[in-house]
Amino acid sequence: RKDQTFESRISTTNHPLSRRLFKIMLRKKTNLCVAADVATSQQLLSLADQLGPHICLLKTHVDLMSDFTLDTTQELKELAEKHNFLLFEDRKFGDIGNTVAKQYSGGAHKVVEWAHLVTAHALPGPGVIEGLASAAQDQERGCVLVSQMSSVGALTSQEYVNGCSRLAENHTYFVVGFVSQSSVSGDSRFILFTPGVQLDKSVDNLGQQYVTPRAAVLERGADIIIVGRGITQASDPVATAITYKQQAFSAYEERVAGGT
Ligand code: UP6
Repeated sequence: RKDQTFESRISTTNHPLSRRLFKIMLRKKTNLCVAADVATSQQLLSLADQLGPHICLLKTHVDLMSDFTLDTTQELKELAEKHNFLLFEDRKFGDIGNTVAKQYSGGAHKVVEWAHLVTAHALPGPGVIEGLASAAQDQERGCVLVSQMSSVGALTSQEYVNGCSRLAENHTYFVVGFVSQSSVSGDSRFILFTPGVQLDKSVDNLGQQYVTPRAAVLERGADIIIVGRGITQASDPVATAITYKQQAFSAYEERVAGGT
């Protein structure tokens, strides 16, 4: 799977959002997802507009925002269309199907209405995916299963990782891939999203651990790198995003060139 190009993977995946993501990555030459962990709509929209040309995906935690409204998500959707990226709410759903279905479609955030992709923990078993899929109805939506985590002492054993892969294989109509720290699946239909990426730091003070974009792609199997503070807290976020984008995409090109 590691050596296959995004181009060749377009035809093997059966999820429409995976196909869209592969096409965006190829057209924009970016496998960078920015984690916009900010407290206000203004900051979120400004990052989305500035960084939009350089990303394939914008990851949000809308529950960090103090002034969230659905108007913000409307504007976010317009920016996503303008710059051709997808929206990814990192809600990490992790409850029984009936509850996640309501959390996904309801509450203050109505995530299903605007986020193309969401994250989910596999801990509850198939019900979490079936619940999300039931709330998505006929909208083009998908989820990414958290298979491994970047934080110190994560409890995701090999057995858990294997369980995530089985769940995904049985639910390819909704599961697009995994949040991971290694090549958790040999199935090239699944996209691997890797957080814990930063150039300047190796840890934060609350258990986060970082590798470089190159190591994420070449050593940890990342298809898409997820970068938060490394970009959002840089003195020049746009220039910094370009650096991460170029390093991650050239590492991808190197990986597929080495394989064929
Ligand atoms: N994230 C991780 N590690 C995981 C899963 N998710 O860091 O295993 C998320 C965090 C944050 C982003 O919730 O939004 O990825 C990483 O941000 P950072 O680059 O600022 O550390």
